Amino acid sequence: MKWAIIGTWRMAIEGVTESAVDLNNGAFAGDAIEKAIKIVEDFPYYKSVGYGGLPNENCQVELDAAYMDGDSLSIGAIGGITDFKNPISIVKKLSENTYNCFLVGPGAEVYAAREGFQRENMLTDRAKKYYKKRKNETLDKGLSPYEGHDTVGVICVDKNGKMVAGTSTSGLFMKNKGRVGDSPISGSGFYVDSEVGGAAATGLGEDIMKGCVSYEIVRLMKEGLTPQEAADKAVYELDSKLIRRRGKAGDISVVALNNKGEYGVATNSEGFSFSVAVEDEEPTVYTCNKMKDGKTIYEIASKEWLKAYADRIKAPLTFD
Ligand code: SD4
Repeated sequence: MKWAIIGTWRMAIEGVTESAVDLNNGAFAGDAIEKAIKIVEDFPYYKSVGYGGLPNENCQVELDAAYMDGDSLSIGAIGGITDFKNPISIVKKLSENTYNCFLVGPGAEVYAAREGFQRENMLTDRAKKYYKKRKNETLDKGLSPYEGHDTVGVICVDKNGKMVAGTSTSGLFMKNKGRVGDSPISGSGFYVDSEVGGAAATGLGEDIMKGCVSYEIVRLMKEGLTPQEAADKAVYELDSKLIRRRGKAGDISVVALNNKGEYGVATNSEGFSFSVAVEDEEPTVYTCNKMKDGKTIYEIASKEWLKAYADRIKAPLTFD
């Protein structure tokens, strides 16, 4: 069967690229997902996932993550864990449990320590600086504290047709202590069924959860829609419904993949990008336009865009 792996945002490309090599050599989808996401978690300049993730209102990095096996439908998830290095590895292990497979806060930390997962202070000096700056801005200028977020969500199908989904995030910057978003919530931040396909979401968790958008995409693919049609339809309908009923919709972006290795994406906001590799397609970053008339258009990220991105994430912080 044809293998494929797709992840939200440009930040997934290094992981997608490494896991693509493994998948080509016959790796199991779960290991490919774990490796791809670990690479994002470990990179200090990605400021919304793992090490270097932006903190909550108390300047504490609280991480959410999930792992789902598309064959057995087993799920492992954690919400609001602090001071552990690789949430994706913890949730992969948790997915082996029949009970107690979604743990939060101190309970998740006790489990991770007992299972021997590596502890680490995930708050970097750079993240602390962002916090200080944003705190001043929100206090002084009344800016919304919730701007700034990106979750890595990855879906994979391996050579045996097995599918797995994984997510990892520090959630919304300046979130309340204890706040959990969509990323560890089955059906909202992720869903996968090897008999059909999978999807993962990024954006404003509070709104993504109102539509269980990942499950909806898989349901639509089961009805016969392509991943692109399913992604566009699910995001368009949720976005329209939220605007009709509440006057506005937060950012909602999704990636989708079916068990034939076909993929699709959709976004109701500007600036979404994604990373994908397929057996017959080189690892590539694409940038998306905000959906228009229910359709999302994307193109290969230009050299200029990629350079501007690399410069931006490592740019020295000019505030203290
Ligand atoms: C959350 N959906 O915690 C996550 C944040 C995110 O792109 O994905 N941002 O609500």
